[in-house]
Amino acid sequence: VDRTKLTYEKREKLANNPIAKKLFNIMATKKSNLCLSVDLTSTAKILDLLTKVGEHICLVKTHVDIIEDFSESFVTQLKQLADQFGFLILEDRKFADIGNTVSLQYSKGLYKIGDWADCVTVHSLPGEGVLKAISASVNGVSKGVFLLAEMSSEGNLITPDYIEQTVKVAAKYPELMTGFVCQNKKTFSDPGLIQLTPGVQLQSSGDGLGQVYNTPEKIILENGADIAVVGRGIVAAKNPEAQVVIYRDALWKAYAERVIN
Ligand code: BMP
Repeated sequence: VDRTKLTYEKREKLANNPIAKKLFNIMATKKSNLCLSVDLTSTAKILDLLTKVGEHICLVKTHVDIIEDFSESFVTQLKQLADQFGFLILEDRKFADIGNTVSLQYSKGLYKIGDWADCVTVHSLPGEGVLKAISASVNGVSKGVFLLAEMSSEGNLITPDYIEQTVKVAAKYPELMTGFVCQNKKTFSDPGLIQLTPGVQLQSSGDGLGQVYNTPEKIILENGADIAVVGRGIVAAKNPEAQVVIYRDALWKAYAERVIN
């Protein structure tokens, strides 16, 4: 079967990882397959934006290491907004070290990512120790991983063999795997996993620093994305509240066109 033809409701039942199940459920309930990448450097700006757009997104993606005034109180407020609006939190840390270091980076330091992020991004480059370092639950709370199988940036060094090995290693960790960060429908076939695809914008085709953008229609209908990641298309818009609705509607329409009910 072609996973991209199945509804999010059907795929919720096929997911092993509790975060993937939750995400499929949120997507179907809120009718949103939009992940907002809040790449802002002040906590006030992040919280303010999420208060305005939270109702339209299924997932928020953070880069905590770009925030200049990070605090525990920020995490508390972020989690409150996630509860209030019903979205999950993905910290885009892109872990890429030996297992022991990743385990420390995940649970210690200033950010204590494992305490608050529902899921994190991980590079497969170091080998499967990086996946062993991230536990499927922290203090009884389920966690998930989006493994990077492909990148959106120009000239990235990922090869077809790297992609194939990445998908193979992920299959050994069904409890932990929420999905893949990737660009193509053929990258994986498991309908219980989520394809998260960045590099989405309506206004532009690139950013001068290697980012490559596609339209919502292309990434959902042709490239097989389940959730689209939009950053500057919304965050840097004159009116983010209006833009978020435009992206949400375009992405949902493309999904509705794609599935067989
Ligand atoms: P923007 O839509 O503003 O280009 O932001 C894209 C976001 O997705 C950034 O936070 C970037 O780190 C992330 N990202 C990406 O662009 N390409 C990838 O292949 C993987 C990513 O995580």
